Amino acid sequence: MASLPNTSYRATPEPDRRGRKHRRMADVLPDWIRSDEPEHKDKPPRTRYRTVWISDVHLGTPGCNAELLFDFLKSIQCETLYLVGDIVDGWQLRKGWYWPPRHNDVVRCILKQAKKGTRVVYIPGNHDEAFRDYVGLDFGGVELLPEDVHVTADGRRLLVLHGDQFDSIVLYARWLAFLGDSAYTLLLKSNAAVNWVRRRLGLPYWSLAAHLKKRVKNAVAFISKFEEVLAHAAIERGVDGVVCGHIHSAEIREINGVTYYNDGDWVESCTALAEHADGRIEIIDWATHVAERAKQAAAQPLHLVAPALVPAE
Ligand SMILES: [Mn+2]
Repeated sequence: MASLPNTSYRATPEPDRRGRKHRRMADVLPDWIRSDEPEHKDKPPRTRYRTVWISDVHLGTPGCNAELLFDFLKSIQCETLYLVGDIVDGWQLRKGWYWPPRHNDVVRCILKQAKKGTRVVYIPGNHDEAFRDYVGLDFGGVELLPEDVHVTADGRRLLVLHGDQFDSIVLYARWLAFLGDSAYTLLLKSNAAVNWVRRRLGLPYWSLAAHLKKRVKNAVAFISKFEEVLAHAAIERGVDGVVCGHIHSAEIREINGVTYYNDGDWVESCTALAEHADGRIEIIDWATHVAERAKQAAAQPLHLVAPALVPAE
């Protein structure tokens, strides 16, 4: 048997009672998977949801807003977490390796939630289609499925899938046709640059890409066509609605008697879908949430400090 490469993370196997040396799974895994992710210093209470859907994270690309996503994941607790495709961007990683520590934090945070009892379902998309070869398997508490039917607390059945399967049906060709893949990458880079400047000016995150997309006629036409096609798929399957991602455009919309849900993305809009205990589903716009939180925090210290300044009676 070929010996494994001598890497620093592999502990020396301990001999067992019969003197054989076993290599446990935990010894082979890299350290960052085993150690817990860094904790916030002042942990705010987590918001509980029944279900959370995120997609189009594009880990492995500079466009991924891992910082905001990590902040979001740390703030929630849910029974089921759906990863609705394009979580890791295999296409970009093949072109050039890009994996800063924050991307590990995101992965670790998800694995930790799985370990703590959250049902984590990973439905691969087109950018992480390599995972599609492994559907049906379980990776350390993460189920890989081609699609799923989620039943909400109020008894509605929702088809959950990434959505790229319908690209060819949508008449406006692939959704990036209006820009092209390289132009889109350039746009995301400009987006990062714009937000670098905005951060230094103390301004909240703002998506240039999302802003432009809403103003490009073809993109708008594509999005509404995509939404109709997905709603039609839900009708054909006899379910009450569909939850998807892929087009980086969060939405909740009634179409021909079914509900179309899109959880958006974490390269442009930084959005997720969340189901409350009563089955109500809403879009969470995390960039806006963080901006509001910062505003409140700026207003609060006076409040907190004041009582201490008042002499005790
Ligand atoms: Mn996609």
